[in-house]
Amino acid sequence: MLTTTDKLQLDQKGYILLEKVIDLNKTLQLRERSLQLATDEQKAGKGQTYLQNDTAQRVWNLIDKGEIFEEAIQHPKMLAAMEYLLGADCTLSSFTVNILYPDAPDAGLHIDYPLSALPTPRPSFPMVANSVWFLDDFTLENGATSCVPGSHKRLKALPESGVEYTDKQQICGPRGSVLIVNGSVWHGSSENRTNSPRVALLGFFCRSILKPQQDHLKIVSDKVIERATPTLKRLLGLNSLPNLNT
Ligand SMILES: O=C(O)CCC(=O)C(=O)O
Repeated sequence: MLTTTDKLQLDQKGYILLEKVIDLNKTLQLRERSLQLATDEQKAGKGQTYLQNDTAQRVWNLIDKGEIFEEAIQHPKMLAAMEYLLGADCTLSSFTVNILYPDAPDAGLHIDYPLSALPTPRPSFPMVANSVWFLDDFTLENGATSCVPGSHKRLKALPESGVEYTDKQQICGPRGSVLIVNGSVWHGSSENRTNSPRVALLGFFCRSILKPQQDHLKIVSDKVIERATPTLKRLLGLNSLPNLNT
């Protein structure tokens, strides 16, 4: 499913944009549902907002929040990219909505957990990777994700806050695209200077030997697990090797 050029770009730059891989209707439905969940969680006093003046919001555990998300996370080309980076048995670490409301500031460059907590030099192979689903057009103005090409090879360094890295690039593209980012790449959302929210899904994956960010087998309801396809079961961790308890 991935071309040789796709793989080369993932190896060299550490990220790749899969342009318009989600059809328009599905993109609109995912966006509407994401904004609804965010509003519902805010009304219920459970909204997880962050950044200055609560200008960004996450909605967690999407696998339990509608069949549309169960289906989305099995997207073949996105999964092929994850499997290339993290192995054929990679698992879902978390699946969330990330909304940047107007005036959300640049979030700063980072590498993804747990890499940021490891001693250096960090592993030279990918351990975690994110897929950023563009539910809006991503533009220079509305907070398109920034990446520093090749930074996954800087195994001893971390981005410093407040430093303007001149090799940083904003990854812009039409809605319905999915950006795949090796978690070791220096990346982050940028400022939203428009009057509209920038809505994204973040499908975050890890190697099967790592502990996922969310314990899906505890937080996803039984009915979702029962109807899950073999692929979804694997992504939720049902097929991971058990501990060798005696
Ligand atoms: O929403 C984005 O543009 C990127 C989010 C991100 O970098 C992250 O959650 O690690």
